[in-house]
Amino acid sequence: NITIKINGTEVSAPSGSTILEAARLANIEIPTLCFLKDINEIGACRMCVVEVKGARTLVTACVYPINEGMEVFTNTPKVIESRRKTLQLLLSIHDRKCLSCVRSGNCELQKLCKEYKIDDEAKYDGERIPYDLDVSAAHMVRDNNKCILCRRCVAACEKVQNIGVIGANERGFSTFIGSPFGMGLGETSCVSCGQCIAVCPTGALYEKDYTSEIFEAIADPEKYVIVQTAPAVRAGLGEAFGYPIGTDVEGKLAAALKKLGFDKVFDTNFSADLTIMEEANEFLDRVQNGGVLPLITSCSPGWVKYCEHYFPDMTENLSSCKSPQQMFGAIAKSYYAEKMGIPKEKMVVVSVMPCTAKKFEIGRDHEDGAGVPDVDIAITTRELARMIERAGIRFTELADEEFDMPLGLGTGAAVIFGATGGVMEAALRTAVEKLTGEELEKLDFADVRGIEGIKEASYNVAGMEVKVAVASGLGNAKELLTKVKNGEADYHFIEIMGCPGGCVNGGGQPQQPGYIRNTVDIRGKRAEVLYNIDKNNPIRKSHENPAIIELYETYLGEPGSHKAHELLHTTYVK
Ligand code: HC1
Repeated sequence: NITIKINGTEVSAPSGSTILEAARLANIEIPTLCFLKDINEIGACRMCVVEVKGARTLVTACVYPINEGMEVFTNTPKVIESRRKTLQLLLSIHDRKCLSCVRSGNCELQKLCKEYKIDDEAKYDGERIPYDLDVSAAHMVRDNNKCILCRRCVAACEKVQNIGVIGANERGFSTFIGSPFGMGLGETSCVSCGQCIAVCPTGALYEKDYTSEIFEAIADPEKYVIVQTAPAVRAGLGEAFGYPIGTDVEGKLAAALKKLGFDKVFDTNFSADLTIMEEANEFLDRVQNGGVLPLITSCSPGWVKYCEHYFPDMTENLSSCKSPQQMFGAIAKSYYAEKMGIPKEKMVVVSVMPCTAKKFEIGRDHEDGAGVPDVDIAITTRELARMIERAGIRFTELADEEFDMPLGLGTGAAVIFGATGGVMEAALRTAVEKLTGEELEKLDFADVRGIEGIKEASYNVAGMEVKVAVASGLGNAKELLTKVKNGEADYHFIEIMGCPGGCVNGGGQPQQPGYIRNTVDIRGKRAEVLYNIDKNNPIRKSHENPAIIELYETYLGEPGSHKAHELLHTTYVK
């Protein structure tokens, strides 16, 4: 360890630490706008400047290493004046439409402007380059009038997801972030994961908002509007209302959706169980009949699009199962519509997802099992939070309620879909029992749990060694698939989720500021919520979900039946 002094107090930190890290150990927060641990340590925004005794200029704390005896001052008038100037300069080219900005109240730039009392925001106004919004992608908008060139989005796209479809264009005063050759984001091989939105400190990046369309549909007496909500939403939504990261708000979520006026409030967990029925069946079929292996999960649309773009020769490995989101819509507009005597054309299926790629998924080919689109509108967890606020629902005061039946019934296996490794674990609970014909003694497959980017395990099932792997985040997916392609690893079954940590860390979840992202295990805490719900659920295996059993008995027949294929399976493009 190295001992330094920060603001006159001794602080001890591991050698190799930066001033920023040492200050955090002493509970001193140095402001940052660009810094993201491990992926964007570029010292570009200059908000983190501090004084170091003996240094001729201010230094950037996020990249400046500590050394023995160093004396650092984080709040001198010189430091504060420099930070104020940085903010004033940023504001001089910012559109400052804070009143209606989607990030108002949750904007890292706004927060600092308040803390540093920037009441003269026009001080350096001069030339400004106005930018058109980029609305070309299915899922999001880029508004460079609010961009502060921190490059966090560029780092998330390139370093985490290994995609790199955005970067800095032009130079100097003309610099802007965008896609190469003046293309719109929608023209690139962006996979719609939204990880860029998740890290953006301002309102420069946001999902396409469909909240008004939903309010209109609910108000239309001709429409029957049902909503499904993804596993991970219950583990993230609370953050938008001030709850600590890792708070389970399942009951309040169901209550809020009912108060919003949906005709039925259902749960994607139901169709996650259905996915397991179909996918476990597909897996056993491929294993027993010499089908293409490894089978790779297909519920994450960012991952599916990535596979189509970057590993087109592996699309045959993808499970033909639609995602739970899409299966839900197909069943709602067939089985449920028929059961209730509601014309499917009157039905509007809304899904609330922690994901931005789900907005893209609903428009894919062959996602219309009942002859009408499976899902009509997909919104993010953040959009739902906005709806709840706009409707004046006091979320924190709500008493818990339950989902409606029968499409609101899900098992413990289903809810863990939202965490990396969860789909694999859920599938194993069903596939192993089907293969062995015996009841599993232990339902937890601990080897595939946890937030590591790549996990491997091997299980002896009925005399067969079943090798599985799990990857989350597309950089990790690439690493794993490259090994498979090169013959350096072989598996029977792989789960891939587009976002690091899985859906709990999806691009549509409430945003957390940089200093939280850098210091708190957000995805681990949210995943914990789902594993707790699983643990406490009396039914923990998809094939034991009574609503699913009834669906097969009365409507679909067997998993993999002709009808199941018509409604629940899809195709991919190479
Ligand atoms: Fe997911 Fe899925 S788990 S993809 O992460 O398979 O979005 O939560 O809804 O469809 O169930 C997301 C979450 C979600 C699907 C399920």
